[in-house]
Amino acid sequence: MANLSDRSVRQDYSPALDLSTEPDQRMVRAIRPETVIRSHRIATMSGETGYGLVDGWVAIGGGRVLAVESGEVPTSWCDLDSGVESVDARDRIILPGFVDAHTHLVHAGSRENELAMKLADVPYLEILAKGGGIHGTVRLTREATKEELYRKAAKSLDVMLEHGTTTVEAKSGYGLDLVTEIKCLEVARDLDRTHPIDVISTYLGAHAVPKEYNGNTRAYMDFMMKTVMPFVRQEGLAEFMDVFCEAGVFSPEETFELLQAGHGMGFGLKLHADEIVPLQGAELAARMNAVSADHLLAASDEGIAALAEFGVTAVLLPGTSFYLMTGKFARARRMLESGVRVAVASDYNPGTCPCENLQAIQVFACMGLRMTPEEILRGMTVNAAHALRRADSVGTIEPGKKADLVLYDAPNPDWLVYHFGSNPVDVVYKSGRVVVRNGRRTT
Ligand code: IZC
Ligand code: ZN
Repeated sequence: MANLSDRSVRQDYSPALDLSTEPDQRMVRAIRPETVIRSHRIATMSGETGYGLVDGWVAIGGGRVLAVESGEVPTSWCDLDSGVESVDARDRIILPGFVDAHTHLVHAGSRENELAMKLADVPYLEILAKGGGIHGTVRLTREATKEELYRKAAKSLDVMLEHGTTTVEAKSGYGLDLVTEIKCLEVARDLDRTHPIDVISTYLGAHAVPKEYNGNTRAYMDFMMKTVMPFVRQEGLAEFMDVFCEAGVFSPEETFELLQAGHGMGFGLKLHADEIVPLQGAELAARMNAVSADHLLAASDEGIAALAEFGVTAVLLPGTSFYLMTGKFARARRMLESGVRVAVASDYNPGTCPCENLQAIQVFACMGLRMTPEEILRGMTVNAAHALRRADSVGTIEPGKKADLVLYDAPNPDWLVYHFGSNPVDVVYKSGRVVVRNGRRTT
């Protein structure tokens, strides 16, 4: 068997299947394996609970996982002339690539200038109402060129990839006008095509009422529904839409109207719900059959029950709860006990969570949300895939799924959550191709 460190990077990658569709298992069996990786701890994340640990091997080819089996690799596969690359990762654990189901990836600038206000206990919504916060980032994003936005977001994606994330949701919402919203969504689309990470776009024009519509939310909503949303759909620039349903931003009634219009145009629905002020956002998400309801710090008991009943994934963002400095976290335990599917995401954005690294979020999920390592790692893989309607292609290591695998220098999966501050990622495979080695991007 070859050693991990002396393998050459496979460059001749060409997917044998259309990776965007659900795999046909007969076709999967017909694909020639390219690589087989042996590990004592493959956390497949398959099954209803647990890690689905396998002491065995995973075979990949054509960008897909072809087999996950226990025991030693069959000798025929290790033959020198079989053409199958054999990787000894017995001192590594393997997990599916993380799926980050909530980010505000594309934006210009940063907001460290707000730290003094935060430390003086000026609330987030007050900074926003004074024209700071999101509005400050909107000003800079409108001024930025497409290339500048692309370069900054690509750098963030590199950090994500090097920390084990292979699929990312990216919201617009720092342009608000037509030109800048389209510019940001085009950047996300270009990154999806050029960067190893899969980028899934969400239109979040309803992130704030822009200054040119100040005091005229009605006119801004009409502009979004009549002009921007149809254009975004027509150009195929976003699969989902989202609304920041919050006191002083968009009311539940306005959110309902926007989501209803979006649903009619074919958007999948997401919602910033009950983050700061309780507005029955969780109930609204359930009523609208949203794919996910995100934040949920102020969700009611009825709202939580409704999420469970209607199968809406709760996307919890504990890095943001920490950064808001209110001491409040979502009631994850109640959600889990109520049968809600819980995902955990970064909320990477310049205001309330300037952090691309999902590993850093794990410690807040554990100590703040009081989720177990297993719940957190499921929340960043299989459950996060559900929050993006990608459970058929990513989030678990199973035959037919994308070969998005992360090899960690760690003794077991619990350790990943328990230990923080350093990066145990060794190798990342994205669609079967090595894109990170020794924790650094290779291509
Ligand atoms: O830039 O403040 N909550 N949107 C809703 C954000 C945080 C991002 C920001
Ligand atoms: Zn957000």
